[in-house]
Amino acid sequence: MLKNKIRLLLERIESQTGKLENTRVFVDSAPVLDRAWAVRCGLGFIGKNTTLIQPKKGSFFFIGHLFLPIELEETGKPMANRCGRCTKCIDACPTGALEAPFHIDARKCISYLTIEYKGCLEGNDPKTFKGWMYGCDICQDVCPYNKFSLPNVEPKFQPSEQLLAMRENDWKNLTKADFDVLFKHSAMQRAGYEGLKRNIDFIAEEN
Ligand code: B12
Repeated sequence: MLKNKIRLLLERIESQTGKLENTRVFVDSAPVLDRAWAVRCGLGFIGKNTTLIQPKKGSFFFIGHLFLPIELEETGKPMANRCGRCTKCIDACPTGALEAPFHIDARKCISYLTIEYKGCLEGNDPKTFKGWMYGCDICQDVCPYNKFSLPNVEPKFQPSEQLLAMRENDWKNLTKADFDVLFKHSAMQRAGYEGLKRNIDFIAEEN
């Protein structure tokens, strides 16, 4: 979806330059140092929670890239960190994954454990997952810069009515067929039905 938006930008550029060879579009889909390049482009600074923060917009966005075979004028300057003495993200991380400012141990991060990790979650304390069954935004939710972030208005990103109608019991009884309908074109496919079911069963152990 986001890639399509970047492709539109490419079309606009090509309307000026003519067709360009060797262009590439990425959104979290290639081994590119997303945050480092974004800082270098002046888009924001890396916060103590390790996300890229735009001072007036917060951190709830994805970073996309458009590689072009043409040299562009630099438009922004790298921004120095603006977290000051704030440690809200570190204090709030329920699994202690943010071990120090700018330092995350992904193995303890709920986002990693619920999306990327394929093994068994036993050995973690379900209470520390705070009900998160796919990904985690706690270190962003508590960030003062996210007071400025606005909900997105992109129609394609809005949750479906079926998703909004889901209640705790529906999640506990989720079937593969439900999963396929709810997340047909979603990034949730990354965890897959088995992964999501594992997470739901795991956090249910808390009760
Ligand atoms: C692995 C990964 C994770 C791991 C580890 C996260 C981490 N903080 O390291 C896990 C699974 C835990 C994770 C979780 C999340 N992730 Co993630 N993740 C990635 C991914 C795929 C790779 C990051 C990485 O390891 N890069 C390799 C290392 C070596 O690079 P690095 O961390 O930037 O650090 C090096 C560079 O900065 C370099 N460097 C320093 N200065 C310079 C200057 C230059 C010029 C260069 C070239 C390099 C350089 O030195 C550093 C040390 O080696 C990126 C996408 C991407 N391609 O970047 C998304 C990404 C970081 N994730 C993202 C998101 C949204 C999340 C979650 C919020 C998802 C969620 N809701 O659950 C959480 C947030 C958790 C958190 N606090 O970070 C977004 C962040 C958006 C933002 N505003 O910052 C990204 C950028 C994806 C995207 N394209 O939008 N993620």
